[in-house]
Amino acid sequence: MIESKPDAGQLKDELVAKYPSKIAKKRANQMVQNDVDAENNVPEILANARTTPGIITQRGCTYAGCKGVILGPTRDIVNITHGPIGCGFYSWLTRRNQTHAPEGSENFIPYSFSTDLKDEHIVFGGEKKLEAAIQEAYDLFHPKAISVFSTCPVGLIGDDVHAVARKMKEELGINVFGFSCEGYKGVSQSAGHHIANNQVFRHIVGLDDEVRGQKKFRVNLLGEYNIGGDAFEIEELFKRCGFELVATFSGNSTYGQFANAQTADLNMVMCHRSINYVAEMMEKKYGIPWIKVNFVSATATAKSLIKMAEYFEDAELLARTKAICEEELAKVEVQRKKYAARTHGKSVVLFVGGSRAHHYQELFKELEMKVLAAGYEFAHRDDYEGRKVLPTIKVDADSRNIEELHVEKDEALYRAYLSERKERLLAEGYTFSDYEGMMPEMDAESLVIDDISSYETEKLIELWKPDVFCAGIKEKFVIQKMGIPCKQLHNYDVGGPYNAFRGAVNFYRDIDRMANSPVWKLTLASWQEETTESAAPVLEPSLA
Ligand code: CFM
Repeated sequence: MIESKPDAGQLKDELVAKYPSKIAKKRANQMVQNDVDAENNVPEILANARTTPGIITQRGCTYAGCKGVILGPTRDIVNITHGPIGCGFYSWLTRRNQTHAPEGSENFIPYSFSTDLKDEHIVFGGEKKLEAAIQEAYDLFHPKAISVFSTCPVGLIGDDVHAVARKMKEELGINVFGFSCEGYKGVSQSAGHHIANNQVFRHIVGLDDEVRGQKKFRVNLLGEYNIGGDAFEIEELFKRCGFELVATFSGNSTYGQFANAQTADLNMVMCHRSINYVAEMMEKKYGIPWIKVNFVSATATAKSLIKMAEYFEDAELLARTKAICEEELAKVEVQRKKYAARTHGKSVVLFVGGSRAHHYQELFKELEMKVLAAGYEFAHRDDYEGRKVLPTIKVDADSRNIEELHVEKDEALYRAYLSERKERLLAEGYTFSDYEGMMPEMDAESLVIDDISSYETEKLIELWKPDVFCAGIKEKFVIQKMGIPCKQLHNYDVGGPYNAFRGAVNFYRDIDRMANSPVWKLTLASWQEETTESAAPVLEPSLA
């Protein structure tokens, strides 16, 4: 056992030491000591690469990224999983995305729709079964739209879900569309995001041109999924400041919101990884500029709201937004001080998804905790190093497998005044399309690890012993058996909302409870000495 804690470089060596040399070399390229220079340049990291078979990854599949992540939070589309029942069942409600359906309106989120493919369909084809399922869903619910998600066997046997969707669209007179999001289609969920972005843009965005509600300050929020009620906090703030939220992709959203999204004047991108494609396509086709925002943490929320207000060049909107931020920040600060006094100096590591491992670092900064290491499951280099590296990212065969939609300017709907405003603001130093990534904001001695494995997770805990570990359900109990509290940053355990001002305070409270609970002292990890019950460690009086 190493007595003193290794530094990031030594830890990296330890993490790859047991791998065969070829795999060690690859994993080493996916781990970098964060070495930020004066120009905010960071070392290159290998990301969005295949996981080596045999290594236990945190990752999910392409179907999960498409069906669960992007379309899952929308309440009035009947989402049918075309495949064996397990895929539909295990993607049913586990993400805790919530919705507020007004009285009498449709809400299909509590349902799990599946074609329940069996052996005979794998042998003889599943298209008939899919057709029947679409008809059955239509007869029962009469929804505005039905979508179909392909699972692995569907791609392998060659069912043409798009042909079935087209046929049923014609027959039923409602929007029916499919996704070729077979689990194996890409190296992770990330491919599923891209496929979902393409189809939502192709089949829904732009179908409804009526400008409803307030004519001014119309915005879309992209990459917010209403986990644990986050969207409700953000929506309320937008209303108070005076923004008209046209569509969210896709927390607490509806089909109608997507169809009408092109009537907004600004797109805000929160989770860059999952939704940047829609933002880019909407700018090309309709001229709507996008900015990066973050509503995780009080300071990030205030910064984002003020940036939104500045875009509209309206003194009243800006003054009101600033006043609300000031008022809310003052309230949060009272709570922050109270909790930070108890969490100050504690350490944390975050390994989650494709954006939260970055965004949640802001909340830990507010708690005065130190981020020792962080990484994404499936993000790309731009999410780590910033969009400035986009031109240097090599497109490999796995990425080439995912369709790039060819989008052109819509001559009738393109709003040149939006791009003119963009040019004007750019000249004043306002930034658009500007995600800087996770690494420039992390400490120099921290370790960044892409697609961390189960083995590396255990090794990291053994050698660095962070006070809090942020990950997901697959990791949670392994970590906790090692005596370290694990906060799920995907579904928040039972907690949330954690976004915006009130959400930040909820997070402070929940992390304080975990980091300062005496219960973790009672668990001995495998590398600690075997002990009898009577020899269990005595609680420190200050913590008891
Ligand atoms: Fe974006 Fe997400 Fe995330 Fe994500 Fe996800 Fe998620 Fe996530 Mo789980 S869309 S990348 S694919 S912020 S479901 S709401 S928590 S891994 S960090």
